[in-house]
Amino acid sequence: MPIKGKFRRIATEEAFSIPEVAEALRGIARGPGNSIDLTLVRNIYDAQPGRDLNNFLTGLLDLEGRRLEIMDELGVDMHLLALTAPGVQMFDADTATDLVARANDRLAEAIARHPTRFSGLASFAPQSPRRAAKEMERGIKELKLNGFMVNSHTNSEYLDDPKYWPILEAAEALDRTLYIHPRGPSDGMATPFRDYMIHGAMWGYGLEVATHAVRLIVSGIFDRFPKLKICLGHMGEGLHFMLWRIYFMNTAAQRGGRVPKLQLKPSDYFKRNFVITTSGMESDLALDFSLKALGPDKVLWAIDYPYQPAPPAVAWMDAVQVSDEIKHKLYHANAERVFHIAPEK
Ligand code: 1DF
Ligand code: MN
Repeated sequence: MPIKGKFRRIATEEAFSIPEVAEALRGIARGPGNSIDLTLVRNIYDAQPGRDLNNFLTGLLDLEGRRLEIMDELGVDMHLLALTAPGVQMFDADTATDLVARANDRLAEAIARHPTRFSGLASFAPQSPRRAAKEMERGIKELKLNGFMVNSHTNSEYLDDPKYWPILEAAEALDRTLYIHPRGPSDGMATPFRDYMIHGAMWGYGLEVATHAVRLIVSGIFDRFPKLKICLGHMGEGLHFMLWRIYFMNTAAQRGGRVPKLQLKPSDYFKRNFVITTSGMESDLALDFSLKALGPDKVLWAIDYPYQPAPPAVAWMDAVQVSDEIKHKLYHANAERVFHIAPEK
């Protein structure tokens, strides 16, 4: 049991894996290709001595050992777990569909053993959108999971593509939030990210996801699916900082008749359809901007375990200068509402 903090602490972007997925990713790692994701996949899943420097795989596969101890030590009440990036999105459709069901089952079992410590997001295999929608339904209705996770593009395609609409339809109909988590920039945008180690969490991940979200907004997805709810990590991947400019330029493009006409402003969709988390972005200034731009109900605390160290994530949120009312929202109340997590008794 965690030491009881002043605030219940629910961390909302916490990664795990299962041996079968790790094994399949090892197969991908040993295969051909040079996509950005392969860099990470080779480092984590086919680690040569000295390559898995951060021992990520150990942390990902361990749900009930060291993870819970660290949570206890820091007073972290709950991890909202999700199958780690790239999920099953680098496999063929059949392998992905099969493995994702196993990962969701395993997640539900861990939650059943630790219902106050874990909640979880259902993954799905976008490679087969109709089966994905079925798995999403199973994830919510049978496994009682709390929302959905997708790792941005699939084979360099984005969810605004009509072939993926069954997934968005399912998320909307099931009334659960879809977390768009990073993976490496898709092949068409990868080249300039290959130098200076900017391909991953430092820069490439955020631009990949922000681009995905911009596509959803300007394609008119939120007019077609007005109740679709999206969650972005890493302080919204900075997207809300750019909404003024996106609006100005998109409006000009709309006037020219070359892009879909939107019913609302991009910022209105962002405020209506999006929430963000603080994963890996422990910046007072960025949090202050986010609270002002979006309001206190739209920001959720996260760690990004095991990729980010947990102690500073807790220490930072503990020290953030906001009212207790807002800190309750950041630390747990927004997560409870957005991800349908039962409030503490
Ligand atoms: C990293 C970062 C890896 C994040 C992740 O999953 C991830 C990393 C593979 O630093 O290698 O989820 N992140 O969300 O920032
Ligand atoms: Mn992450």
